[in-house]
Amino acid sequence: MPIAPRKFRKILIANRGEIACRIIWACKEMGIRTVTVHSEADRDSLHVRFADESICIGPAPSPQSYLNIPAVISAAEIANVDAIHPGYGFLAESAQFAEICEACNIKFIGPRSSVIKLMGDKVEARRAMSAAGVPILPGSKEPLESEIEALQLAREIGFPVIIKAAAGGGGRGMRIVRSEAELGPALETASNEALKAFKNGDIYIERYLERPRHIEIQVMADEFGHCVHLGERDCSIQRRHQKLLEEAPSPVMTPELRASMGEVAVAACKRVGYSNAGTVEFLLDEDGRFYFMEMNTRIQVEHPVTEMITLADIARNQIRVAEGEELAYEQQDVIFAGHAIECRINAEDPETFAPSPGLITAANIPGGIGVRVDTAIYPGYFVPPYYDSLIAKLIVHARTRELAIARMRRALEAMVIEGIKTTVPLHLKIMDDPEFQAGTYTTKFMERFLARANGGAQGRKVAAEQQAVAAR
Ligand code: MV4
Repeated sequence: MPIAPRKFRKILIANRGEIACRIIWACKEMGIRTVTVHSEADRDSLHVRFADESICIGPAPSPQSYLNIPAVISAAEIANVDAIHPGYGFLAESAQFAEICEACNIKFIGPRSSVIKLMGDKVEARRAMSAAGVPILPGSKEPLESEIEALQLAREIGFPVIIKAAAGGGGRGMRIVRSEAELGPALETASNEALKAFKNGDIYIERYLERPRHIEIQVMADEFGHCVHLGERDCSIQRRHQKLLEEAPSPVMTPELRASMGEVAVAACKRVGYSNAGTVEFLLDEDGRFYFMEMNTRIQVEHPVTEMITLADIARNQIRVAEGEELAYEQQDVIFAGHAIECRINAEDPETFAPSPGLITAANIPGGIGVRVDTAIYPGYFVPPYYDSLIAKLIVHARTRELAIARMRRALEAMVIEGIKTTVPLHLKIMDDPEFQAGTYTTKFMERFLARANGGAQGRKVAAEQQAVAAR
């Protein structure tokens, strides 16, 4: 049978590290040529080595290279690519970058720039989601205008409340407010922080949930209005709003709750004209009620756990729908099989979380049944100090959660990275943690876990405080 020619002959990958490699592998499997861009610090990186072409776009600091829009667009023009895959981070959620790609007739592999812009404004996103029938927490309908208004809203909502940055996301510039007296100063600092971090001081307020789980729905949409969900990921295990470990399915999920969260996420995506891969983040409370938090308009770090349990190839799907193909499957075709866990391996001290860049003198990458490693490291690779500390993702898949935990433990033991410190030992401890094993954890897990692990007077003090809070 003749194979229909691909619409994309050549794609530029505007990223580095493991995700750039993940996208290269997808392109190779599709017969698409790859162009990568790299900084001066990344000449010896695998995303350079495995691409068909690579173009140096600037010095090591990312504002001058991976975030430098004119440099990336120039590389795309010189290499004459059909499309740009932004990966995650860097320019992935820059509506401006997507808009420039659109203007230059280079396909941006993601949703339309107007949709990126909508979801980038968390107040607008809340309004759009609510209008589409997605439950949201009680709170602002507009950015806050005054302290009086904030106080009025907080009284209606009831304390505790949380102040968030409209341009924020990922937890930056948030303030929890537990009483009227704290409100004024919190508004001030939150707005100043937001202005500094995002050049936009707009803030909003919503009811604060004390012990939610972070559950996100993976969606995939084509440019013909078809949209399916690929189930959830539980990302409650975070430290300072950085995810450490993700799993699918969530240990607390039921088929009914999955269907209802999935249906709501899909309806919302259809309503806003969403296309390509996306993630709708929810907070799930103790009573099983869920509320929209934000939408990520990119492929995510943790996409492999979804790929493992559904057999979907999210990177490939992204490229297909960006080519203007229809989604190759419907909701009823999506399968869920077994359990997957991902541990993020960071070049960090496992106790202090201080970055640990440097030369990898030796490495053993685990393998065997049910084990996947997404990484761009190799023995002799120098981990540069300029970028995110994620150096590998260790993903396991097994029939049950219990078997997946056992598989993760044995794979972690085989993951040997010498010369730098990594979070491998931390993950081994998490695998042995009774609260993790029970699957009953919330977004407060890491605080409690670190307090238990630290032991000693400080650890007992924190643990006792947590117990007191939990008992309320
Ligand atoms: C919340 C919340 C409780 N209530 N919003 C943190 C990341 C950012 N996307 C929003 N975050 C939260 N928003 C309300 N109304 C609790 C968090 C939160 C959190 C969420 C997910 C995973 C870990 C977390 C750790 C602390 C706080």
